[in-house]
Amino acid sequence: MHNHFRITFASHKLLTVMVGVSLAIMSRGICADEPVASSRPADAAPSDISEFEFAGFKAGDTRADNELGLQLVWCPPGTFVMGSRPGEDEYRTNERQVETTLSRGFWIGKYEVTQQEWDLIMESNPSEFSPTGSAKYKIYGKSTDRFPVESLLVEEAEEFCRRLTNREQSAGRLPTNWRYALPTESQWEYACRAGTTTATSFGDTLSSADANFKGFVPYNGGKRGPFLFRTTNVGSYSGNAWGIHDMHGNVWEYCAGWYTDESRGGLDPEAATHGTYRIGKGGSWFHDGRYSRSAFRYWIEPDMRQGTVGFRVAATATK
Ligand SMILES: [Ca+2]
Repeated sequence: MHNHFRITFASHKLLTVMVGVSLAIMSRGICADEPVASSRPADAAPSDISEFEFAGFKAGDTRADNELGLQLVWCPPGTFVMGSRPGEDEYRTNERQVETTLSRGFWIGKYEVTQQEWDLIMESNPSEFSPTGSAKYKIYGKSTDRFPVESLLVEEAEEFCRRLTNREQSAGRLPTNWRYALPTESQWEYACRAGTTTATSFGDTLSSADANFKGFVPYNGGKRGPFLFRTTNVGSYSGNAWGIHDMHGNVWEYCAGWYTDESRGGLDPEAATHGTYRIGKGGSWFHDGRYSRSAFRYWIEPDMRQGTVGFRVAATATK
Protein backbone atom coordinates (compact mmCIF):
# COMPACT_ATOMS: atom_id res chain seq x y z
CA MET A 1 0.00 0.00 0.00
CA HIS A 2 2.82 2.33 0.99
CA ASN A 3 4.64 1.69 -2.30
CA HIS A 4 1.47 2.27 -4.21
CA PHE A 5 1.10 5.71 -2.59
CA ARG A 6 4.68 6.64 -3.47
CA ILE A 7 4.26 5.64 -7.11
CA THR A 8 1.00 7.57 -7.36
CA PHE A 9 2.59 10.62 -5.76
CA ALA A 10 5.53 10.42 -8.14
CA SER A 11 3.11 10.17 -11.08
CA HIS A 12 1.24 13.20 -9.80
CA LYS A 13 4.46 15.22 -9.67
CA LEU A 14 5.35 14.13 -13.20
CA LEU A 15 1.88 15.08 -14.43
CA THR A 16 2.19 18.51 -12.81
CA VAL A 17 5.48 19.11 -14.62
CA MET A 18 4.00 17.96 -17.95
CA VAL A 19 0.97 20.23 -17.62
CA GLY A 20 3.24 23.15 -16.79
CA VAL A 21 5.41 22.53 -19.84
CA SER A 22 2.33 22.16 -22.06
CA LEU A 23 0.86 25.44 -20.81
CA ALA A 24 4.15 27.17 -21.48
CA ILE A 25 4.22 25.82 -25.04
CA MET A 26 0.59 26.81 -25.63
CA SER A 27 1.12 30.30 -24.27
CA ARG A 28 4.14 30.79 -26.54
CA GLY A 29 1.99 29.62 -29.43
CA ILE A 30 -0.73 32.15 -28.65
CA CYS A 31 1.82 34.98 -28.39
CA ALA A 32 3.42 34.03 -31.71
CA ASP A 33 0.03 34.07 -33.47
CA GLU A 34 -1.12 37.43 -32.16
CA PRO A 35 0.57 39.75 -34.69
CA VAL A 36 -0.79 37.63 -37.59
CA ALA A 37 -4.31 37.70 -36.21
CA SER A 38 -4.31 41.43 -35.57
CA SER A 39 -3.12 42.20 -39.11
CA ARG A 40 -6.16 40.58 -40.70
CA PRO A 41 -8.94 42.79 -42.04
CA ALA A 42 -11.85 43.03 -39.61
CA ASP A 43 -14.31 41.41 -42.00
CA ALA A 44 -12.10 38.45 -42.91
CA ALA A 45 -13.07 34.97 -41.87
CA PRO A 46 -11.11 33.64 -38.90
CA SER A 47 -9.00 31.23 -40.94
CA ASP A 48 -9.67 31.16 -44.67
CA ILE A 49 -8.71 27.81 -46.10
CA SER A 50 -6.21 27.97 -48.95
CA GLU A 51 -6.80 26.37 -52.30
CA PHE A 52 -3.93 24.01 -51.61
CA GLU A 53 -5.50 22.89 -48.34
CA PHE A 54 -8.95 22.48 -49.88
CA ALA A 55 -8.12 20.54 -53.05
CA GLY A 56 -7.93 16.77 -52.98
CA PHE A 57 -5.06 14.67 -54.23
CA LYS A 58 -6.18 11.35 -55.62
CA ALA A 59 -9.47 9.95 -56.90
CA GLY A 60 -11.70 8.91 -54.04
CA ASP A 61 -10.18 11.21 -51.39
CA THR A 62 -12.95 12.50 -49.15
CA ARG A 63 -13.69 15.48 -46.93
CA ALA A 64 -16.75 16.54 -44.94
CA ASP A 65 -15.54 19.59 -43.02
CA ASN A 66 -18.52 21.77 -43.89
CA GLU A 67 -21.53 22.95 -41.94
CA LEU A 68 -23.69 20.08 -43.13
CA GLY A 69 -21.09 17.38 -42.74
CA LEU A 70 -21.90 16.77 -46.40
CA GLN A 71 -19.44 14.18 -47.67
CA LEU A 72 -17.46 15.05 -50.79
CA VAL A 73 -15.34 12.82 -53.03
CA TRP A 74 -12.36 14.10 -55.03
CA CYS A 75 -12.39 13.70 -58.80
CA PRO A 76 -8.89 14.47 -60.13
CA PRO A 77 -8.19 16.24 -63.45
CA GLY A 78 -8.38 13.86 -66.39
CA THR A 79 -9.54 12.96 -69.89
CA PHE A 80 -12.37 10.55 -70.57
CA VAL A 81 -14.80 9.59 -73.30
CA MET A 82 -18.31 10.82 -72.60
CA GLY A 83 -21.23 9.03 -74.24
CA SER A 84 -22.04 5.41 -75.05
CA ARG A 85 -19.76 3.02 -76.90
CA PRO A 86 -20.85 1.92 -80.38
CA GLY A 87 -23.18 -1.03 -79.98
CA GLU A 88 -24.02 -0.35 -76.33
CA ASP A 89 -27.39 -1.91 -75.53
CA GLU A 90 -30.15 0.76 -75.57
CA TYR A 91 -27.81 3.34 -77.15
CA ARG A 92 -29.48 6.65 -78.01
CA THR A 93 -28.46 9.01 -80.81
CA ASN A 94 -27.92 11.92 -78.40
CA GLU A 95 -25.12 9.97 -76.70
CA ARG A 96 -22.50 10.30 -79.44
CA GLN A 97 -19.07 9.88 -77.90
CA VAL A 98 -16.96 12.98 -77.29
CA GLU A 99 -13.49 13.11 -75.78
CA THR A 100 -13.58 15.41 -72.82
CA THR A 101 -10.80 16.86 -70.68
CA LEU A 102 -11.42 18.28 -67.25
CA SER A 103 -8.27 20.25 -66.49
CA ARG A 104 -9.20 20.97 -62.88
CA GLY A 105 -10.07 18.50 -60.18
CA PHE A 106 -13.34 18.99 -58.31
CA TRP A 107 -15.27 17.62 -55.35
CA ILE A 108 -18.63 15.92 -55.85
CA GLY A 109 -21.20 14.77 -53.30
CA LYS A 110 -20.63 11.20 -52.19
CA TYR A 111 -24.45 11.01 -52.03
CA GLU A 112 -27.44 12.84 -53.39
CA VAL A 113 -28.41 15.85 -51.22
CA THR A 114 -30.65 14.54 -48.46
CA GLN A 115 -33.89 15.96 -47.12
CA GLN A 116 -32.20 16.82 -43.83
CA GLU A 117 -29.36 18.69 -45.58
CA TRP A 118 -31.87 20.54 -47.72
CA ASP A 119 -33.94 21.56 -44.71
CA LEU A 120 -30.88 22.90 -42.86
CA ILE A 121 -30.11 25.32 -45.70
CA MET A 122 -33.52 26.02 -47.24
CA GLU A 123 -35.77 25.54 -44.18
CA SER A 124 -38.27 23.53 -46.21
CA ASN A 125 -38.83 20.07 -47.59
CA PRO A 126 -40.63 19.77 -50.92
CA SER A 127 -40.19 15.98 -51.10
CA GLU A 128 -43.04 13.67 -52.07
CA PHE A 129 -41.49 10.91 -49.96
CA SER A 130 -41.44 12.83 -46.67
CA PRO A 131 -43.71 12.69 -43.59
CA THR A 132 -45.78 15.58 -44.97
CA GLY A 133 -45.36 14.80 -48.68
CA SER A 134 -47.97 13.49 -51.10
CA ALA A 135 -46.53 9.94 -50.94
CA LYS A 136 -46.24 9.88 -47.14
CA TYR A 137 -48.24 6.64 -47.01
CA LYS A 138 -45.36 4.88 -48.82
CA ILE A 139 -42.83 5.80 -46.13
CA TYR A 140 -45.10 5.58 -43.08
CA GLY A 141 -43.06 4.98 -39.91
CA LYS A 142 -39.71 5.63 -41.62
CA SER A 143 -37.34 8.54 -41.07
CA THR A 144 -36.70 10.19 -44.41
CA ASP A 145 -33.87 12.43 -43.15
CA ARG A 146 -31.37 10.48 -45.27
CA PHE A 147 -33.69 10.08 -48.27
CA PRO A 148 -32.76 12.30 -51.21
CA VAL A 149 -34.61 15.58 -51.49
CA GLU A 150 -36.82 15.58 -54.62
CA SER A 151 -39.71 17.48 -56.18
CA LEU A 152 -37.59 20.62 -56.41
CA LEU A 153 -36.98 22.98 -59.29
CA VAL A 154 -33.50 23.35 -60.68
CA GLU A 155 -33.44 27.03 -59.63
CA GLU A 156 -34.02 25.91 -56.06
CA ALA A 157 -31.11 23.47 -56.27
CA GLU A 158 -28.98 26.35 -57.57
CA GLU A 159 -30.14 28.52 -54.68
CA PHE A 160 -29.14 25.77 -52.23
CA CYS A 161 -25.65 25.78 -53.78
CA ARG A 162 -25.42 29.60 -53.59
CA ARG A 163 -26.38 29.66 -49.93
CA LEU A 164 -23.98 26.84 -49.09
CA THR A 165 -21.19 28.67 -50.92
CA ASN A 166 -21.85 31.89 -49.01
CA ARG A 167 -22.03 30.15 -45.66
CA GLU A 168 -18.90 28.10 -46.22
CA GLN A 169 -16.89 31.07 -47.51
CA SER A 170 -18.03 33.21 -44.56
CA ALA A 171 -16.84 30.48 -42.23
CA GLY A 172 -13.48 30.33 -44.02
CA ARG A 173 -13.99 26.73 -45.09
CA LEU A 174 -14.26 27.30 -48.85
CA PRO A 175 -11.56 29.17 -50.79
CA THR A 176 -12.86 32.41 -52.24
CA ASN A 177 -12.42 31.25 -55.84
CA TRP A 178 -14.30 27.97 -55.27
CA ARG A 179 -18.02 27.50 -55.24
CA TYR A 180 -20.65 24.86 -54.70
CA ALA A 181 -22.76 24.34 -57.82
CA LEU A 182 -24.58 21.68 -59.76
CA PRO A 183 -22.03 19.51 -61.56
CA THR A 184 -21.80 20.05 -65.31
CA GLU A 185 -23.00 17.10 -67.34
CA SER A 186 -19.37 16.21 -68.12
CA GLN A 187 -18.33 16.41 -64.46
CA TRP A 188 -21.28 14.22 -63.53
CA GLU A 189 -20.53 11.53 -66.11
CA TYR A 190 -16.80 11.59 -65.32
CA ALA A 191 -17.60 11.04 -61.63
CA CYS A 192 -20.19 8.38 -62.48
CA ARG A 193 -17.86 6.40 -64.71
CA ALA A 194 -14.97 6.64 -62.22
CA GLY A 195 -12.62 5.33 -64.88
CA THR A 196 -15.00 2.77 -66.41
CA THR A 197 -15.99 2.64 -70.09
CA THR A 198 -18.82 0.15 -69.65
CA ALA A 199 -22.52 1.04 -69.82
CA THR A 200 -22.67 1.47 -66.05
CA SER A 201 -19.97 1.86 -63.44
CA PHE A 202 -20.77 -1.70 -62.35
CA GLY A 203 -20.36 -3.23 -65.83
CA ASP A 204 -22.50 -3.80 -68.92
CA THR A 205 -25.56 -5.03 -67.02
CA LEU A 206 -27.51 -3.58 -64.10
CA SER A 207 -29.67 -5.24 -61.48
CA SER A 208 -31.71 -3.56 -58.76
CA ALA A 209 -29.48 -5.39 -56.29
CA ASP A 210 -26.96 -2.66 -57.22
CA ALA A 211 -29.19 0.41 -57.56
CA ASN A 212 -32.71 1.61 -56.79
CA PHE A 213 -34.74 1.37 -60.00
CA LYS A 214 -37.71 -0.56 -61.36
CA GLY A 215 -36.20 -3.93 -60.53
CA PHE A 216 -38.32 -6.10 -62.81
CA VAL A 217 -36.88 -4.29 -65.83
CA PRO A 218 -33.12 -4.83 -65.33
CA TYR A 219 -30.63 -3.64 -67.92
CA ASN A 220 -29.09 -5.90 -70.56
CA GLY A 221 -29.61 -9.25 -68.87
CA GLY A 222 -29.00 -8.13 -65.29
CA LYS A 223 -30.82 -10.12 -62.62
CA ARG A 224 -34.38 -9.15 -61.78
CA GLY A 225 -34.58 -7.67 -58.31
CA PRO A 226 -36.81 -5.71 -55.94
CA PHE A 227 -38.85 -2.69 -56.97
CA LEU A 228 -39.23 -0.41 -53.93
CA PHE A 229 -41.76 1.96 -55.56
CA ARG A 230 -40.02 4.84 -53.78
CA THR A 231 -36.72 6.53 -52.97
CA THR A 232 -34.57 5.17 -50.16
CA ASN A 233 -31.74 6.22 -47.84
CA VAL A 234 -28.76 7.50 -49.82
CA GLY A 235 -25.82 5.12 -49.73
CA SER A 236 -27.99 1.99 -49.42
CA TYR A 237 -26.14 0.44 -52.38
CA SER A 238 -22.43 -0.03 -53.10
CA GLY A 239 -20.45 2.94 -54.38
CA ASN A 240 -18.52 3.05 -57.65
CA ALA A 241 -14.72 2.71 -57.94
CA TRP A 242 -14.24 6.20 -56.47
CA GLY A 243 -16.72 5.57 -53.63
CA ILE A 244 -19.58 7.65 -55.02
CA HIS A 245 -23.06 6.23 -54.37
CA ASP A 246 -26.40 6.23 -56.19
CA MET A 247 -25.05 7.62 -59.46
CA HIS A 248 -27.33 4.94 -60.87
CA GLY A 249 -30.92 5.17 -59.65
CA ASN A 250 -32.72 6.51 -56.56
CA VAL A 251 -33.32 9.99 -58.08
CA TRP A 252 -32.34 11.61 -61.35
CA GLU A 253 -29.79 14.32 -60.73
CA TYR A 254 -30.00 17.81 -62.16
CA CYS A 255 -26.84 19.00 -63.88
CA ALA A 256 -25.86 22.61 -64.56
CA GLY A 257 -27.35 24.54 -67.45
CA TRP A 258 -29.64 23.39 -70.22
CA TYR A 259 -30.07 20.24 -72.30
CA THR A 260 -28.40 20.19 -75.72
CA ASP A 261 -28.94 17.57 -78.45
CA GLU A 262 -25.21 16.78 -78.58
CA SER A 263 -22.94 16.22 -75.60
CA ARG A 264 -20.41 18.98 -75.10
CA GLY A 265 -16.85 17.67 -75.22
CA GLY A 266 -13.37 19.16 -75.55
CA LEU A 267 -11.51 21.09 -72.88
CA ASP A 268 -13.51 22.02 -69.78
CA PRO A 269 -16.90 22.13 -71.51
CA GLU A 270 -19.26 24.66 -70.01
CA ALA A 271 -22.97 24.15 -69.51
CA ALA A 272 -25.33 25.63 -72.11
CA THR A 273 -26.81 28.92 -70.92
CA HIS A 274 -30.06 28.64 -72.90
CA GLY A 275 -32.39 25.87 -73.86
CA THR A 276 -35.82 24.35 -73.52
CA TYR A 277 -35.17 21.52 -71.08
CA ARG A 278 -33.02 20.90 -68.04
CA ILE A 279 -30.69 17.91 -67.74
CA GLY A 280 -31.05 14.82 -65.59
CA LYS A 281 -28.60 11.94 -65.24
CA GLY A 282 -28.60 8.48 -63.69
CA GLY A 283 -32.18 7.19 -63.78
CA SER A 284 -34.54 6.86 -60.83
CA TRP A 285 -36.45 4.52 -58.50
CA PHE A 286 -39.37 4.67 -60.96
CA HIS A 287 -37.55 3.96 -64.23
CA ASP A 288 -36.22 0.92 -66.11
CA GLY A 289 -32.58 -0.03 -65.66
CA ARG A 290 -31.62 1.21 -69.13
CA TYR A 291 -32.16 4.81 -68.05
CA SER A 292 -29.51 4.38 -65.37
CA ARG A 293 -26.74 3.92 -67.96
CA SER A 294 -23.84 6.34 -67.38
CA ALA A 295 -24.38 7.91 -70.82
CA PHE A 296 -28.16 8.33 -70.73
CA ARG A 297 -29.29 11.96 -70.99
CA TYR A 298 -32.73 12.86 -69.66
CA TRP A 299 -34.44 16.10 -70.58
CA ILE A 300 -36.60 17.59 -67.87
CA GLU A 301 -39.43 20.11 -68.15
CA PRO A 302 -38.00 23.12 -66.31
CA ASP A 303 -41.10 24.02 -64.30
CA MET A 304 -42.12 20.54 -63.18
CA ARG A 305 -41.66 19.13 -59.69
CA GLN A 306 -41.08 15.40 -59.84
CA GLY A 307 -40.59 12.87 -57.08
CA THR A 308 -38.03 11.20 -59.31
CA VAL A 309 -35.64 14.17 -59.58
CA GLY A 310 -33.07 15.45 -57.07
CA PHE A 311 -29.41 16.46 -57.24
CA ARG A 312 -25.95 16.32 -55.74
CA VAL A 313 -23.48 19.17 -55.35
CA ALA A 314 -20.05 19.71 -56.84
CA ALA A 315 -17.39 22.08 -55.52
CA THR A 316 -15.31 23.59 -58.28
CA ALA A 317 -12.69 26.32 -58.69
CA THR A 318 -13.92 29.20 -60.80
CA LYS A 319 -11.53 30.55 -63.41
CA1 LIG B 1 -29.08 9.13 -58.44
